[in-house]
Amino acid sequence: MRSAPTILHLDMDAFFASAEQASKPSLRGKAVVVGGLGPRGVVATASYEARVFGVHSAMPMAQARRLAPNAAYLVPRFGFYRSISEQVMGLLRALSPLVEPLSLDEAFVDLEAGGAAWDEESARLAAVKLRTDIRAVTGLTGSVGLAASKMLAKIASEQAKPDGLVVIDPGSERAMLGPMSVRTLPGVGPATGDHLRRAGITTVEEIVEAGEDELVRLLGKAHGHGLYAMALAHDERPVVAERETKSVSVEDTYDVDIHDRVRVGLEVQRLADRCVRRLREAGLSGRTIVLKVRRYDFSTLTRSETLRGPTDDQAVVREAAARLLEAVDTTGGVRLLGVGVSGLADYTQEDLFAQAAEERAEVDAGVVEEGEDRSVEVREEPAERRWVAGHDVRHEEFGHGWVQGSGLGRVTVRFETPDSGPGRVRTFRVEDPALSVAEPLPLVSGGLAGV
Ligand code: DCP
Ligand code: MG
Repeated sequence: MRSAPTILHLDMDAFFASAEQASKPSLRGKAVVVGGLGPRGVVATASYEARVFGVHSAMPMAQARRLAPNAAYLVPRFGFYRSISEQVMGLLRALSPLVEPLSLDEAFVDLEAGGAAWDEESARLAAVKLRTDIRAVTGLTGSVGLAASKMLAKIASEQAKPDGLVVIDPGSERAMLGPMSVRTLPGVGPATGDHLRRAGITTVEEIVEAGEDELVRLLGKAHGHGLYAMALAHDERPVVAERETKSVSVEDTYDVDIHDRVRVGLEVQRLADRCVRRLREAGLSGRTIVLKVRRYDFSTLTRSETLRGPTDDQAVVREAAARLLEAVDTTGGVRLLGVGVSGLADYTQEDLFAQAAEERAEVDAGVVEEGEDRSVEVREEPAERRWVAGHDVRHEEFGHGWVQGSGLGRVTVRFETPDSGPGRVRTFRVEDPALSVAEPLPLVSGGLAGV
């Protein structure tokens, strides 16, 4: 495991609800619940003000209404959240080529891969700047965890909520994890949690005390080994970019696992040479050398090293790849090796980034669908009811607003914009020709245009 807290986990605070509060000044500081409003709708998220009443994600909407009858109830606007998410992910990608989004509002970043940080102080500075930039560009707050592994970075960002930064000092992990619930560990859901509890294991330190053999006996080989390692704070999972659009890489899968260390070294050199050839053919050079190793048991590691400047020099890439290999345990054999160069630089850079942005848009669209699946039932509004609670409208005379509610042939609109004060409410007939559906406005003036 690395020795500095350079893996960053970002999680935006009450994401959908905060976006709605930023968009609607009259809701700031108020209980806001976003979710499906149909009979089987569930809560997507609730503002921190609404959580005080016990409202939380995945709760049936009817229950939320009983707990917080005076909250504002809004239907999610995924396109709007996606545009904010793209801004946030853009800021993360400026920090490192290794950004692993987990959902619209959550991602891991390997700060070392981008050269953005190499020790605790530089990591802390990068995180503070990131939080400031997110606020400036989106108007929203996000919480950040920094640690030497993904598991701990995620635990740290949870502790940092809301609107905070928590750094877990390497060395302090085990003491911190010990008293925590086993459910804190990745891969421990309700079923595994119950199973462990029946065996008398409820905390992380009880896993350690039980020992690896007992864990394997309880949970089977793969899960038992994995969980025992996590309990000892050993988490080597790499940050994996969802697509290496900003890198040139080559890899080979071997029919028979390679055991001979010398042979592994030669293969890595060969891959480095091939990678450099590709790089040159594309007229590119890059700053970050990435080595990928899949071992006999399918565990996959990526290691990276960032140089001071971009290179397309065969000897430099070979050397860096060989150095990265030194730190990888290959006993047991390897089934796949790869060498890549990222952090690309050149006159073609802009084109590449434009292309990368397009591809990202597709990927993000995929992420949204997942988010939708997670819980929210999006109703098709009947034609005469296109006034969806929370969605934006425009009135010829009164300007931009949002639907506060509708029924009995009437629609109530509050006229306000992200940079106005709280606005006034007016009621119209649902068929009023002066009223039309509108696109969301940027939360920060000029914000949607320029990341
Ligand atoms: N979401 C959803 N259904 C769920 C959980 C979440 O639709 N069951 C959506 C709404 C959230 C967003 O995903 O705003 C991000 O999920 P988080 O779990 O990060 O929750 P929040 O960002 O809302 O709150 P927190 O401050 O706890 O991160
Ligand atoms: Mg969140």
